[in-house]
Amino acid sequence: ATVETETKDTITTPQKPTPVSQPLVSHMYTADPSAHVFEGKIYIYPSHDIEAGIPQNDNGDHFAMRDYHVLSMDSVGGKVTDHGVALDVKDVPWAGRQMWAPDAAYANNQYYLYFPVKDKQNIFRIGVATSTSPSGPFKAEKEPIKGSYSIDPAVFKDTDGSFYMYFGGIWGGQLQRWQTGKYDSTAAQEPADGMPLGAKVARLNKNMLQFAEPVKEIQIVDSTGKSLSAKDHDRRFFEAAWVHKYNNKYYFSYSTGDTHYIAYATGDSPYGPFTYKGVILNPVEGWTNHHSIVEYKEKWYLFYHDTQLSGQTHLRNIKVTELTHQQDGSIATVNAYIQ
Ligand code: FUB
Repeated sequence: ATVETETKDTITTPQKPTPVSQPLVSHMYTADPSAHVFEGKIYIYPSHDIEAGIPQNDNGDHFAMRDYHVLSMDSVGGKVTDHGVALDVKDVPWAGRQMWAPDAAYANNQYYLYFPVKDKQNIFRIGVATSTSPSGPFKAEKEPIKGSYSIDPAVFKDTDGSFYMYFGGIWGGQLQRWQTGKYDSTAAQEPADGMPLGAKVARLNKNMLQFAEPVKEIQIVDSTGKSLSAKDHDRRFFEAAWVHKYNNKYYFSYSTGDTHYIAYATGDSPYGPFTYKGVILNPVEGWTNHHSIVEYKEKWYLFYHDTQLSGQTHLRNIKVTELTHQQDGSIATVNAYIQ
Protein backbone atom coordinates (compact mmCIF):
# COMPACT_ATOMS: atom_id res chain seq x y z
CA ALA A 1 0.00 0.00 0.00
CA THR A 2 1.23 3.47 -0.66
CA VAL A 3 1.49 5.89 2.24
CA GLU A 4 0.74 9.43 1.31
CA THR A 5 2.74 11.98 3.21
CA GLU A 6 2.07 15.66 3.35
CA THR A 7 5.12 17.70 2.39
CA LYS A 8 5.74 21.21 3.68
CA ASP A 9 4.51 22.59 0.37
CA THR A 10 1.12 20.89 0.64
CA ILE A 11 0.29 21.93 4.24
CA THR A 12 -2.61 24.35 4.09
CA THR A 13 -3.53 26.84 6.77
CA PRO A 14 -7.23 26.68 7.74
CA GLN A 15 -9.14 29.40 5.93
CA LYS A 16 -11.18 31.84 7.97
CA PRO A 17 -14.82 31.41 6.93
CA THR A 18 -16.22 34.16 4.70
CA PRO A 19 -19.03 35.92 6.58
CA VAL A 20 -22.32 36.68 4.82
CA SER A 21 -22.70 39.94 6.79
CA GLN A 22 -20.35 42.56 8.15
CA PRO A 23 -20.35 44.04 11.69
CA LEU A 24 -22.89 46.86 12.04
CA VAL A 25 -20.40 48.95 14.02
CA SER A 26 -16.67 48.58 14.58
CA HIS A 27 -15.83 51.47 16.97
CA MET A 28 -16.86 49.34 19.95
CA TYR A 29 -17.73 45.69 20.65
CA THR A 30 -21.42 44.85 20.75
CA ALA A 31 -23.43 41.66 21.28
CA ASP A 32 -26.90 40.22 22.02
CA PRO A 33 -28.74 42.61 19.67
CA SER A 34 -32.40 43.13 20.57
CA ALA A 35 -33.95 44.99 17.64
CA HIS A 36 -37.30 46.83 17.56
CA VAL A 37 -39.02 49.25 15.23
CA PHE A 38 -39.74 52.49 17.08
CA GLU A 39 -40.70 55.81 15.46
CA GLY A 40 -40.24 54.28 11.98
CA LYS A 41 -36.59 53.28 12.53
CA ILE A 42 -34.80 50.16 13.72
CA TYR A 43 -33.45 50.60 17.23
CA ILE A 44 -30.97 48.05 18.53
CA TYR A 45 -30.38 47.40 22.23
CA PRO A 46 -27.13 45.39 22.41
CA SER A 47 -24.73 44.44 25.17
CA HIS A 48 -21.56 46.59 25.11
CA ASP A 49 -18.62 44.20 25.38
CA ILE A 50 -15.38 45.41 26.96
CA GLU A 51 -12.00 43.96 27.83
CA ALA A 52 -12.09 43.84 31.63
CA GLY A 53 -9.04 41.56 31.94
CA ILE A 54 -11.02 38.80 33.70
CA PRO A 55 -10.01 35.23 32.78
CA GLN A 56 -12.54 33.12 30.87
CA ASN A 57 -14.66 30.60 32.82
CA ASP A 58 -17.98 28.70 32.52
CA ASN A 59 -19.70 31.35 34.66
CA GLY A 60 -19.01 33.97 32.01
CA ASP A 61 -17.14 36.24 34.43
CA HIS A 62 -15.18 37.57 31.43
CA PHE A 63 -18.42 39.18 30.16
CA ALA A 64 -17.98 42.11 32.54
CA MET A 65 -19.91 44.84 30.77
CA ARG A 66 -20.57 48.19 32.48
CA ASP A 67 -23.01 50.14 30.31
CA TYR A 68 -25.42 50.08 27.38
CA HIS A 69 -25.39 52.06 24.14
CA VAL A 70 -28.44 52.23 21.86
CA LEU A 71 -27.92 52.05 18.08
CA SER A 72 -30.37 53.01 15.35
CA MET A 73 -30.67 52.85 11.60
CA ASP A 74 -33.17 54.15 9.03
CA SER A 75 -32.63 51.22 6.70
CA VAL A 76 -30.92 47.85 6.80
CA GLY A 77 -27.56 48.39 5.14
CA GLY A 78 -27.71 52.14 5.86
CA LYS A 79 -25.82 54.29 8.36
CA VAL A 80 -25.85 53.09 11.98
CA THR A 81 -26.01 55.78 14.67
CA ASP A 82 -24.55 55.20 18.13
CA HIS A 83 -26.57 57.31 20.57
CA GLY A 84 -23.92 57.11 23.32
CA VAL A 85 -24.27 55.77 26.85
CA ALA A 86 -27.93 55.01 27.56
CA LEU A 87 -27.42 53.55 31.04
CA ASP A 88 -24.31 53.09 33.18
CA VAL A 89 -24.00 50.48 35.93
CA LYS A 90 -23.00 53.21 38.39
CA ASP A 91 -26.47 54.76 37.93
CA VAL A 92 -28.32 51.60 38.94
CA PRO A 93 -28.55 51.83 42.75
CA TRP A 94 -28.85 48.07 43.40
CA ALA A 95 -26.40 46.82 40.76
CA GLY A 96 -23.07 45.13 41.29
CA ARG A 97 -21.51 43.94 38.03
CA GLN A 98 -22.02 42.42 34.58
CA MET A 99 -24.64 44.18 32.48
CA TRP A 100 -25.76 41.38 30.16
CA ALA A 101 -28.23 41.15 27.28
CA PRO A 102 -30.94 43.86 27.44
CA ASP A 103 -34.22 44.48 25.64
CA ALA A 104 -36.64 47.39 25.28
CA ALA A 105 -40.34 48.12 24.86
CA TYR A 106 -42.63 51.10 24.21
CA ALA A 107 -45.84 51.70 26.16
CA ASN A 108 -47.53 54.49 28.13
CA ASN A 109 -45.78 57.11 25.95
CA GLN A 110 -42.36 56.07 27.14
CA TYR A 111 -39.58 53.58 26.49
CA TYR A 112 -38.51 50.87 28.89
CA LEU A 113 -35.05 49.32 28.95
CA TYR A 114 -34.93 45.89 30.61
CA PHE A 115 -31.54 44.62 31.69
CA PRO A 116 -29.97 41.78 33.68
CA VAL A 117 -27.18 42.65 36.07
CA LYS A 118 -25.78 40.99 39.19
CA ASP A 119 -26.86 42.66 42.40
CA LYS A 120 -24.40 43.39 45.18
CA GLN A 121 -24.78 39.77 46.41
CA ASN A 122 -23.73 38.47 42.94
CA ILE A 123 -27.24 37.30 42.06
CA PHE A 124 -28.55 38.16 38.61
CA ARG A 125 -31.77 40.21 38.72
CA ILE A 126 -33.66 42.04 36.00
CA GLY A 127 -33.89 45.79 36.19
CA VAL A 128 -35.95 48.34 34.31
CA ALA A 129 -35.16 51.92 33.34
CA THR A 130 -37.32 54.50 31.54
CA SER A 131 -36.88 57.28 29.02
CA THR A 132 -39.03 59.47 26.80
CA SER A 133 -36.71 58.65 23.88
CA PRO A 134 -35.94 55.23 22.37
CA SER A 135 -32.25 56.13 22.50
CA GLY A 136 -32.27 57.11 26.16
CA PRO A 137 -30.67 58.16 28.43
CA PHE A 138 -32.64 55.83 30.69
CA LYS A 139 -33.29 56.30 34.40
CA ALA A 140 -33.21 53.10 36.42
CA GLU A 141 -35.82 52.17 39.00
CA LYS A 142 -34.45 51.94 42.54
CA GLU A 143 -35.05 48.17 42.82
CA PRO A 144 -34.99 45.25 40.39
CA ILE A 145 -38.32 43.83 39.15
CA LYS A 146 -39.87 41.97 42.09
CA GLY A 147 -39.59 38.19 41.61
CA SER A 148 -37.10 38.53 38.73
CA TYR A 149 -33.91 36.49 38.49
CA SER A 150 -31.43 35.12 35.97
CA ILE A 151 -30.70 36.82 32.64
CA ASP A 152 -31.68 37.76 29.09
CA PRO A 153 -35.06 39.52 29.36
CA ALA A 154 -36.95 39.67 26.06
CA VAL A 155 -40.21 41.60 25.97
CA PHE A 156 -42.85 40.61 23.43
CA LYS A 157 -45.93 42.73 22.65
CA ASP A 158 -48.82 40.54 21.61
CA THR A 159 -51.40 41.65 19.05
CA ASP A 160 -53.93 42.28 21.87
CA GLY A 161 -51.54 44.82 23.43
CA SER A 162 -50.34 42.59 26.33
CA PHE A 163 -46.62 42.49 27.06
CA TYR A 164 -44.81 39.34 28.18
CA MET A 165 -41.29 39.06 29.50
CA TYR A 166 -39.32 35.90 28.68
CA PHE A 167 -36.10 35.41 30.60
CA GLY A 168 -33.57 32.96 31.98
CA GLY A 169 -30.29 31.32 31.16
CA ILE A 170 -28.43 28.35 32.62
CA TRP A 171 -24.77 28.01 33.73
CA GLY A 172 -23.49 31.61 34.19
CA GLY A 173 -27.08 32.82 33.88
CA GLN A 174 -27.83 31.07 37.22
CA LEU A 175 -31.24 29.58 36.29
CA GLN A 176 -30.22 26.19 37.76
CA ARG A 177 -29.85 27.90 41.15
CA TRP A 178 -33.60 28.68 41.31
CA GLN A 179 -34.98 25.15 40.98
CA THR A 180 -36.52 25.18 44.47
CA GLY A 181 -37.94 28.69 44.03
CA LYS A 182 -35.19 30.09 46.26
CA TYR A 183 -31.63 30.99 45.26
CA ASP A 184 -29.24 28.14 46.01
CA SER A 185 -25.63 29.00 45.20
CA THR A 186 -24.60 25.33 45.54
CA ALA A 187 -26.77 24.23 42.60
CA ALA A 188 -24.06 24.67 40.02
CA GLN A 189 -25.21 22.21 37.34
CA GLU A 190 -28.20 21.93 35.04
CA PRO A 191 -30.09 18.57 35.32
CA ALA A 192 -28.12 15.76 33.63
CA ASP A 193 -31.27 13.84 32.68
CA GLY A 194 -35.06 14.10 32.85
CA MET A 195 -36.77 17.41 32.17
CA PRO A 196 -34.55 20.31 31.18
CA LEU A 197 -34.81 23.72 32.83
CA GLY A 198 -37.14 25.95 30.87
CA ALA A 199 -37.11 29.64 30.11
CA LYS A 200 -39.49 31.72 32.23
CA VAL A 201 -42.37 33.97 31.23
CA ALA A 202 -44.59 36.48 32.99
CA ARG A 203 -47.06 39.04 31.68
CA LEU A 204 -46.09 42.59 32.60
CA ASN A 205 -48.26 45.02 34.55
CA LYS A 206 -49.82 47.97 32.75
CA ASN A 207 -47.06 50.16 34.28
CA MET A 208 -44.44 47.86 32.66
CA LEU A 209 -42.40 47.94 35.87
CA GLN A 210 -43.51 44.69 37.54
CA PHE A 211 -44.78 41.22 36.71
CA ALA A 212 -48.58 40.99 36.64
CA GLU A 213 -48.63 37.32 37.60
CA PRO A 214 -46.48 34.52 39.04
CA VAL A 215 -43.62 33.47 36.77
CA LYS A 216 -44.35 30.39 34.64
CA GLU A 217 -41.99 27.92 32.98
CA ILE A 218 -41.85 27.44 29.21
CA GLN A 219 -41.94 23.86 28.01
CA ILE A 220 -40.46 22.78 24.68
CA VAL A 221 -41.82 19.51 23.33
CA ASP A 222 -40.92 17.30 20.37
CA SER A 223 -43.25 16.51 17.47
CA THR A 224 -44.97 13.79 19.56
CA GLY A 225 -45.76 16.26 22.35
CA LYS A 226 -43.12 14.83 24.72
CA SER A 227 -40.85 17.22 26.63
CA LEU A 228 -37.30 17.49 25.31
CA SER A 229 -34.77 15.82 27.57
CA ALA A 230 -32.15 17.64 29.61
CA LYS A 231 -29.58 15.40 27.87
CA ASP A 232 -30.55 16.80 24.49
CA HIS A 233 -28.06 19.65 24.36
CA ASP A 234 -28.66 20.14 20.62
CA ARG A 235 -32.24 21.23 21.32
CA ARG A 236 -32.79 22.16 24.97
CA PHE A 237 -33.12 25.81 26.07
CA PHE A 238 -29.93 27.44 27.33
CA GLU A 239 -30.41 31.27 27.12
CA ALA A 240 -31.33 34.15 24.76
CA ALA A 241 -35.12 33.72 24.55
CA TRP A 242 -36.97 35.72 21.89
CA VAL A 243 -40.60 35.59 20.75
CA HIS A 244 -42.16 36.84 17.53
CA LYS A 245 -45.56 36.20 16.00
CA TYR A 246 -46.04 35.18 12.38
CA ASN A 247 -49.32 34.12 10.76
CA ASN A 248 -50.91 33.92 14.21
CA LYS A 249 -48.31 31.45 15.55
CA TYR A 250 -45.93 32.24 18.39
CA TYR A 251 -42.30 31.51 17.53
CA PHE A 252 -40.10 30.95 20.58
CA SER A 253 -36.42 31.09 19.62
CA TYR A 254 -33.39 30.61 21.87
CA SER A 255 -29.74 29.64 22.11
CA THR A 256 -28.75 26.04 22.87
CA GLY A 257 -25.58 27.36 24.55
CA ASP A 258 -22.90 24.69 24.59
CA THR A 259 -24.03 23.35 21.18
CA HIS A 260 -24.19 26.92 19.84
CA TYR A 261 -27.41 26.89 17.80
CA ILE A 262 -30.22 29.39 17.64
CA ALA A 263 -33.17 27.03 17.60
CA TYR A 264 -36.91 27.64 17.46
CA ALA A 265 -40.18 26.08 18.51
CA THR A 266 -43.73 27.20 17.73
CA GLY A 267 -46.99 27.29 19.66
CA ASP A 268 -50.51 28.70 19.91
CA SER A 269 -50.12 30.65 23.16
CA PRO A 270 -47.48 33.09 24.47
CA TYR A 271 -47.04 30.67 27.41
CA GLY A 272 -46.35 27.65 25.20
CA PRO A 273 -45.95 24.73 25.12
CA PHE A 274 -43.80 25.19 22.05
CA THR A 275 -43.01 22.39 19.61
CA TYR A 276 -39.38 22.18 18.54
CA LYS A 277 -39.04 22.93 14.81
CA GLY A 278 -35.37 23.34 13.96
CA VAL A 279 -32.36 25.63 13.71
CA ILE A 280 -32.61 29.30 12.76
CA LEU A 281 -28.88 30.09 12.93
CA ASN A 282 -26.00 27.65 12.78
CA PRO A 283 -23.07 28.20 15.18
CA VAL A 284 -21.16 31.44 14.72
CA GLU A 285 -17.55 32.24 15.55
CA GLY A 286 -17.25 32.64 19.34
CA TRP A 287 -18.90 30.60 22.11
CA THR A 288 -22.16 32.50 22.46
CA ASN A 289 -24.98 32.79 19.96
CA HIS A 290 -27.73 35.34 20.66
CA HIS A 291 -30.20 36.92 18.30
CA SER A 292 -33.43 38.83 17.76
CA ILE A 293 -36.04 38.76 15.00
CA VAL A 294 -37.91 41.81 13.75
CA GLU A 295 -40.14 42.79 10.84
CA TYR A 296 -39.32 46.05 9.08
CA LYS A 297 -40.92 47.34 5.89
CA GLU A 298 -42.45 43.94 5.12
CA LYS A 299 -39.21 42.00 5.44
CA TRP A 300 -38.03 39.92 8.37
CA TYR A 301 -34.52 40.29 9.79
CA LEU A 302 -32.30 38.23 12.06
CA PHE A 303 -29.93 40.22 14.24
CA TYR A 304 -27.08 38.19 15.73
CA HIS A 305 -23.41 38.48 16.66
CA ASP A 306 -20.09 36.78 16.07
CA THR A 307 -16.47 37.58 16.89
CA GLN A 308 -15.24 38.61 13.44
CA LEU A 309 -13.52 41.81 14.63
CA SER A 310 -11.66 40.46 17.66
CA GLY A 311 -11.45 36.67 17.36
CA GLN A 312 -12.19 36.65 21.11
CA THR A 313 -15.33 35.15 22.55
CA HIS A 314 -16.11 38.04 24.93
CA LEU A 315 -15.52 40.82 22.37
CA ARG A 316 -18.33 40.40 19.89
CA ASN A 317 -19.85 42.41 17.04
CA ILE A 318 -23.48 42.57 15.97
CA LYS A 319 -24.71 41.81 12.47
CA VAL A 320 -27.97 41.52 10.56
CA THR A 321 -29.23 39.34 7.73
CA GLU A 322 -32.61 38.66 6.15
CA LEU A 323 -34.78 35.87 7.58
CA THR A 324 -37.19 33.79 5.50
CA HIS A 325 -40.43 32.23 6.73
CA GLN A 326 -41.22 29.51 4.22
CA GLN A 327 -44.68 28.62 2.84
CA ASP A 328 -45.23 25.95 5.51
CA GLY A 329 -44.32 28.36 8.33
CA SER A 330 -40.85 26.93 8.89
CA ILE A 331 -37.83 29.24 9.02
CA ALA A 332 -34.97 28.77 6.55
CA THR A 333 -31.76 28.04 8.47
CA VAL A 334 -29.22 30.85 8.25
CA ASN A 335 -25.52 30.11 7.79
CA ALA A 336 -23.49 33.11 8.88
CA TYR A 337 -20.60 32.06 6.62
CA ILE A 338 -20.48 31.11 2.96
CA GLN A 339 -20.52 27.31 2.79
O1 FUB B 1 -23.58 38.93 26.78
C1 FUB B 1 -23.56 38.17 27.96
C2 FUB B 1 -24.30 36.91 27.79
O2 FUB B 1 -23.73 36.15 26.73
C3 FUB B 1 -25.74 37.05 27.38
O3 FUB B 1 -26.58 37.49 28.40
C4 FUB B 1 -25.98 35.69 26.87
O4 FUB B 1 -27.16 35.52 26.17
C5 FUB B 1 -24.75 35.47 26.04
O5 FUB B 1 -24.86 36.02 24.76
